[in-house]
Amino acid sequence: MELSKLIGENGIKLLQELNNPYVMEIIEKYVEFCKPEKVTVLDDSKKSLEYVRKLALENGEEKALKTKDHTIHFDNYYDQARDRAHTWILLPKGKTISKHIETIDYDEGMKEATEIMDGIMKGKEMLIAFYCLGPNNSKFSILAFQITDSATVIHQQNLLYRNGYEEFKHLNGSKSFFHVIHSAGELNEDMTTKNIDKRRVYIDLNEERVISLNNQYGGSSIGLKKLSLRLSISKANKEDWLCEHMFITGVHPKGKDRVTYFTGAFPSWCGKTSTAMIECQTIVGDDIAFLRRDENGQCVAANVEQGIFGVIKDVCPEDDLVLYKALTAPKEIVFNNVLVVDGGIYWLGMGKEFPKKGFNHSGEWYEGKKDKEGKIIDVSHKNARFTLRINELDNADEKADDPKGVPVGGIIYGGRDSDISVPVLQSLSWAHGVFIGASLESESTVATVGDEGAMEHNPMANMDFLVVPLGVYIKNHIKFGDDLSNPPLIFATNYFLKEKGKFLNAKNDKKVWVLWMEGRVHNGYEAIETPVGCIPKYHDLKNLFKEALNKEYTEEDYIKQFSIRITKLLKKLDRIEQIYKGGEGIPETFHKHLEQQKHRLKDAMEKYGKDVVSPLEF
Ligand code: SPV
Ligand code: MN
Repeated sequence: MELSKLIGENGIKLLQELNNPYVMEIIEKYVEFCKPEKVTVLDDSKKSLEYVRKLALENGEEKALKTKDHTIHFDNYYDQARDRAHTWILLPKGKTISKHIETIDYDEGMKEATEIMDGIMKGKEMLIAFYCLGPNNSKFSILAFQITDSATVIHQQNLLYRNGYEEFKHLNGSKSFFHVIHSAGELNEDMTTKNIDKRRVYIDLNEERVISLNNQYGGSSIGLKKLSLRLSISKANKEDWLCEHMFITGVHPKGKDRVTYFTGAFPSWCGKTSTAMIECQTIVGDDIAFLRRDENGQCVAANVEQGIFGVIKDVCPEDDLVLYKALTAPKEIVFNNVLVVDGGIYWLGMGKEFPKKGFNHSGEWYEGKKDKEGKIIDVSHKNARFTLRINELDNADEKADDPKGVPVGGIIYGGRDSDISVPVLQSLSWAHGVFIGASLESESTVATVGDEGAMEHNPMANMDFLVVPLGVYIKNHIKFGDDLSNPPLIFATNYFLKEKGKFLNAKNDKKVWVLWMEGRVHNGYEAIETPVGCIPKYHDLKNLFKEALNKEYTEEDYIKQFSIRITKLLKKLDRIEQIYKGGEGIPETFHKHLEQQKHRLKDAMEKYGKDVVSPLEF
């Protein structure tokens, strides 16, 4: 059916006022493919925001909870995370990007996408919403619009992103915008996606478009998030800036009248959100950052988003008071895949006793319930999430929406291992820091499948989203820093050192590491140079532990945590060398840093005549 018959007068008017033939063309095309019953165009008005909130409740994608403005949404039991295996970059026949990046022949992929899309929105309402990645009207801004048949996707997207309808008008008819087409597909009675076997994500870098079908999980359906991230990474690498899978926070050391901004990249389960939420900090963003050079050659960062789509597991009053309070107070929040009992909610690790039955991502739930594979179903999914606006948090940073971004003092790469890396170190230079980021590893925490301890390599925690060869990505990183007048310091953290199965650090120790890093940015502390980077001095940590946590930090603790474990570090380098050998344009500088680090470690082994060297010996 023709667009004009489905869209209503107001919708036509909103589209016409954009004065953009490309937007019009795209919408007409997908209306023809998807065959919705109705088309609704949304602008930046309160009315549009309210319309979508209400629609998600009316159509059953969300249900109201007991606390005011809290709602719950469920994804299909088998649709609880991004589907790496069915996500492809569309490329002309015979072309590839890298052995690490899944691609599909353009014609073949589009043929399949078109078949799946045919009539996929029958009987449904198509929503069209406009956004701005990065702060509005800034040099960071990238405009994007999404077509979807899911009201909860737009509702959550409205919490997570700045609206951009008005800004689209300023494009003056140009084609410089991203667009995402999404459909949850046919739904089950409980409003979850039915045809999970036809779940697909196709990424088209040329047209700056993503098509995402038969899914609801936020990481796959919220187009501005990880789908647009691929498009932004492609753009950044062409235009000489960085698009990173990083949080941005302001560190406020007590008694000092200053704030120092840090960005941080951590693979899943390496402490990203808890690092962003430490209580001496204010939050700018928790997931994706654009980094640029400003007119003075300074590195500035802006949050691509304005909200948080956060993991709720383990958010409890002891460890994350700010977040726990935010999640239990009345404000607009969409909870995904937690347990609901009488309008109240429960999640793993919240520090409360659980009811024996309720409703969760598996439907009616009772203690001991098993899935088709015979696996016990937990109270809530391990990847259950909440969606809220950052400005609803007590620790929102005052510059969170600043069009100039925030100046970056330091960058943190957070890995996870139980017996290799020290809790915190500073790189020897920008390029050495890039080498550290590109060597990021996280130890698997999946105990059940018997592979605990397996290391997953995840450069800059951005591997899932890379759409350019690793060599190009790393080269751009090095160049970006080289062109800065005063590059941020680069640090690495590891919160997960263990001895005899017990963690060597408490969860809140990361506050001390962060304060030390902040001090380093202002030349506040001396450091000890080791073969792998600069580490803190005992006395500085002892004082910081006392001041920040009122804890005694013994020299014995320090030696255990900050010893340089040479053989284990050399083994890590071997793993990294294996991954990076064999071309893909990995820059010489990277190989040079790898070789130098190896030599420094071997020299230390010889000099000190041992495998594990105490920090006091350097
Ligand atoms: C992540 O996995 O890094 C997330 C959640 O932030 S998702 O949106 O699924 O990517
Ligand atoms: Mn993420």
